[in-house]
Amino acid sequence: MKALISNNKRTERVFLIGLELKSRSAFDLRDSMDELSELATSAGADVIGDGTQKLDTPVAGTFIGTGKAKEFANDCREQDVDTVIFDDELSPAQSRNLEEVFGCKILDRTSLILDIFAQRARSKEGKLQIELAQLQHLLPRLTRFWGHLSRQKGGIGMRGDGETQLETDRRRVQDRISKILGELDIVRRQRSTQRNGRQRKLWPLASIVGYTNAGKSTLLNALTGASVFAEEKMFATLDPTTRRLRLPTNQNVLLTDTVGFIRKLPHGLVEAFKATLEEVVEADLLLHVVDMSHPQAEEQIVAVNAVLEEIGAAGKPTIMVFNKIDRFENQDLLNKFYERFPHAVGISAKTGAGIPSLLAEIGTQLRPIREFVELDVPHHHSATIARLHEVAQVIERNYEGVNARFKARIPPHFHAEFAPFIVQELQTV
Ligand SMILES: Nc1nc2c(ncn2[C@@H]2O[C@H](COP(=O)(O)OP(=O)(O)OP(=O)(O)O)[C@@H](O)[C@H]2O)c(=O)[nH]1
Ligand SMILES: [Mg+2]
Repeated sequence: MKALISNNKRTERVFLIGLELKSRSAFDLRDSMDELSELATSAGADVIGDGTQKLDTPVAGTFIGTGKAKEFANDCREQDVDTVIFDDELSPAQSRNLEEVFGCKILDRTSLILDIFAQRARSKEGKLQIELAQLQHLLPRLTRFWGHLSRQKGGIGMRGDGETQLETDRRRVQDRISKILGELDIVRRQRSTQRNGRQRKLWPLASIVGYTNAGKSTLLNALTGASVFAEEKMFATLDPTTRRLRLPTNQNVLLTDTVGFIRKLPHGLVEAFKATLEEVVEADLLLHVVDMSHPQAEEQIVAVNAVLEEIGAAGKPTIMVFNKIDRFENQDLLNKFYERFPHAVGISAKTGAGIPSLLAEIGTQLRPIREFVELDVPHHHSATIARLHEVAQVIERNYEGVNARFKARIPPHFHAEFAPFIVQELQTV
């Protein structure tokens, strides 16, 4: 499916609408609206203005009050607005009713995020996943307005009109969904074969997670010399990239950079990206990157933790990485954060400040998952000795006796292979 917003020839003019509910303070609403504006800009749109309304609960039919809706609709017509974007997810009926009042395209936060993902997806799997999430979101919202749109764009071709057309539209969307599911299955099987390759078994896996724009890709680049695309836009990264990182202790780690998280991340999207996020679920260690220079750093930590919970990756060993300290001057506040997260490391992925401390912390965190043992290997078992140096971290070696002696940290899944030579378990320090 094509991106919803970027298709137009001129820059799409959008108007944003949010509700200040009883359960939500004006301050929360302002943050959320600012973020919505950032999202719209990231999608390539031109934000013309925004409006909010204070209500106890959303109005069933039109989300905001009908009077207010008409008032906004007039403003929008005057300002030649193409699209109105609501800060919360609209029900299919609400979208339809609002379309009638405004006479233009209505999107909600979810479809906006989906649109950005659609523009950014590069890999086959990424593209399929996002199309699936978009279609699943669109299906119940498919109106004549949409049918009309897709025909204009030469999308889903239509015969007839009215309800018949809509039915055909729906059936086609459903057919496409089934087809994508089949294709995704094939792509995923291929990927899991690659992932279970040699390296994955050999080395522990650390995943970089964090709010969108926190600096995850910049960190991967800084640590591994990779050249992953990093930029000011939200959701610059969609497809996971994995690189090997060799720690100063000579230990190898596989480091994965992946898609950023956001508040109110559409549930369908999390579902669709679950396979991509498997790296996070399987990781031995998480690096949770936080943009300390962002006024909502705290809320972003909470949002990231909520997504980790949702994908089943909560409770993993985690290093909090306080990034962008080059832009952050409030040392008192930083110290407060350190108090709450004792193993946190402050860094600047941009200038490289703090990177050595981060590497040391990664080494420390990964150490307990390897057993520290003493081995006694006859000299003629040269293959075993070579293998030990390949997969373990050898701390001490002594070739002088009848047998060669080693002190080494061994990943748990190699225990069986070296068990015949292990003479004692050593205390991990
Ligand atoms: N000042 C400063 N800017 C940084 C730092 N780290 C990253 N940035 C900037 O922050 C922006 C986002 O960085 P990315 O690395 O793309 O962030 P990300 O977390 O990968 O973002 P998504 O992939 O979009 O979720 C870029 O403009 C970076 O140059 C830092 O330590 N200091
Ligand atoms: Mg990125």
